[in-house]
Amino acid sequence: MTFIVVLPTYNERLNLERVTAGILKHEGASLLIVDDNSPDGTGQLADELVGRHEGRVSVMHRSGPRGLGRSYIDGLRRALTTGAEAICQMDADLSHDPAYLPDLVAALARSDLVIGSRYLHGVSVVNWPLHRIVLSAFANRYIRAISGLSPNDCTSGFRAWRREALAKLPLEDARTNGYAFLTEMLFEAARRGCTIGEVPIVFVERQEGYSKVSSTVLFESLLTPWRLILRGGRLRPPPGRSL
Ligand SMILES: Nc1nc2c(ncn2[C@@H]2O[C@H](COP(=O)(O)OP(=O)(O)O)[C@@H](O)[C@H]2O)c(=O)[nH]1
Ligand SMILES: [Mg+2]
Repeated sequence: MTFIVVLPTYNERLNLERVTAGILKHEGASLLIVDDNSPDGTGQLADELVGRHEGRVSVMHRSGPRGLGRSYIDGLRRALTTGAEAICQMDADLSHDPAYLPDLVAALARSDLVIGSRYLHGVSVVNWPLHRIVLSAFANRYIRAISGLSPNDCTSGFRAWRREALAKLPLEDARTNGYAFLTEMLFEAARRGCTIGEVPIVFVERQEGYSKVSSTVLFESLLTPWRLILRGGRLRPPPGRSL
């Protein structure tokens, strides 16, 4: 299956070459980097990579207000215009190992959308401080309890979509901009009857660069499940699924 990876970047110069090499190792893979005018020169490095890997790497240079959600909207819409059969999304900081991409794409044989999940068999996160693990575990329970979503990892940014499933989502209407955008996409997909699968991944905290999680972004994540059910109603979890 051919697939394109949408990779949002903000100050990822130290990680970009390695993650690009890891992605392009796979046959049928192409890459779309969505850079938010990073002050550290990530955008220029992305241009160099386009030259080095002609036809397989492309870049969108965003200007104006930055944000992960906005970058995903622009990148995923562009990815839909390519001929790729599957569209993947992942972080650029090597927390998401590109070696898992074939597992995610292969699992699309059974589901419309596949999540690379940190919480399928206990907790598979390396080098996170305890407070981040607790926060993430709490966020997932909270999101499931309010929205009715059923995946174990609703906030993972490592995902693969069947092209037709992603094309059903009203990307341009998304209201969230930070990490909450990931929850919003999942909710909109479930509401449209998309089947959601999960494959286990080990998430390793970044070694280079810094995290861009901010308190504004976390606050948006707390409000989002309520906004989603006010707009679309609570989802019905599959029978027997406990929260
Ligand atoms: N284009 C763009 N990418 C972003 C933005 N904020 C974060 N990212 C990227 O999103 C991914 C995850 O961000 P990160 O800061 O590592 O979040 P964390 O893993 O939750 O700590 C990385 O590839 C970042 O470079 C943004 O405002 N714009
Ligand atoms: Mg990260």
